[in-house]
Amino acid sequence: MANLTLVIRLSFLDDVDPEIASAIRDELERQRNCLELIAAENFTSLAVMEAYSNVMTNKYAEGYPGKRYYGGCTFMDVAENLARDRCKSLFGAEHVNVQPHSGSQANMAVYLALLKPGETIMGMSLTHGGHLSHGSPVNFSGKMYNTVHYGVNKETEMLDYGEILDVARKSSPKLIVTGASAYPRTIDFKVLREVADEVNAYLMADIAHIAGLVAAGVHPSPIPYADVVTTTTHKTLRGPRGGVVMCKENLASDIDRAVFPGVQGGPLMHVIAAKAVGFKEASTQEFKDYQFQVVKNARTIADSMIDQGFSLVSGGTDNHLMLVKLNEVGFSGKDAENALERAGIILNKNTIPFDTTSPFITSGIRIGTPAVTTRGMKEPEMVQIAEMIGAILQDIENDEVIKRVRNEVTELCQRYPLYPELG
Ligand code: DSN
Repeated sequence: MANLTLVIRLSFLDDVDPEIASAIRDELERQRNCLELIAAENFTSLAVMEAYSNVMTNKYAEGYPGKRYYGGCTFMDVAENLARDRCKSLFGAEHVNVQPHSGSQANMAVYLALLKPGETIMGMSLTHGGHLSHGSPVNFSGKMYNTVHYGVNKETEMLDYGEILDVARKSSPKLIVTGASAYPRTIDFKVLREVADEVNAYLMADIAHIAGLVAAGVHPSPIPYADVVTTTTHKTLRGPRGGVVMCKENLASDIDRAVFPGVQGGPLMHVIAAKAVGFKEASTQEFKDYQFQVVKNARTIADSMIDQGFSLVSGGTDNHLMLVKLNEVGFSGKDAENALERAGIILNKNTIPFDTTSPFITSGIRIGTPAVTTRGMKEPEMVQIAEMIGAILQDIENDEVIKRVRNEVTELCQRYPLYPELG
């Protein structure tokens, strides 16, 4: 049935827009034949994709279930209620808003709900692993609000909660944002709650990267401690692309009003339907087992990189990602990303703490295991992947090595086929 659906859908596209049909087929082949190690990416189920791509995209449903600004929303309410209820139960949240189109829009809505323009947000510095929307000067968050940043400790390259408390005491933020896009260690949300209480600030946890780990109990949950929790739904959580806000009941109406009509108009109902499917899948034992394997796989790659003589930020990983430091090897993260891509290994250059290069160059690469784990790969394949990465990084201009690794990558991808149901 899944096969038929895709063939029919592309057969319409083949008639109407063969260029896009061809790009989709090429992208499927690329995903199948490359090793996807971008820590923020994953492969959704075909059920999620079906829910994402159908008549739900035709419908306007501004408002919330039972209180819409358009007629004909009966089945929109069914989908949105399922998404909200499943997300609430998955994370144990008091209130959930599933309408944000993305993680950034979820964060924007929280700031709109809790702060006035010019008030102070304290977030993790982008170059230490934070996110653009946590107060970067180039982002709306840094332009509309006063922002102060904390980073990692120079020695340990981990969060130093004493330093965070110092920054909080000096800056008296209205909101402390915790969460990261490139931090390989466990975050202590309980201590951050204590910091927030001491300076009388709200605490927001952006768990976009670790949401799947949190849902599975592989990383501690911020839900008991944070006033608001935001996430994307497509990273470790393995749903469709999108965002979510979870909060305590006392903030529910402020958050809902901030999402709509505050920062968004009509919700993307096909995405919300797909989020509901993703949350259902994430409540299974199979998903929990998957998340445990994601973490085991990351530790295996980290150990192997260290055995091969590479340095990792903070010396290792507790979660789904790690950062390899390249500041002593004589080439940049950009060079490494390009050489690895030629071998079919896809990851991203990433700044490392105290990096002196630009985000376009960088002194590090970020490696993540969510997508290769979805393909079914386990520890032996992680050792193989780490050794392939190591072989290229030890000699990044050697075309023979790149060619040999490209063949090995193709063979490994064939052993763990992606979307075999699609033919
Ligand atoms: N772009 C995402 C990442 O790569 O981590 C964060 O939004």
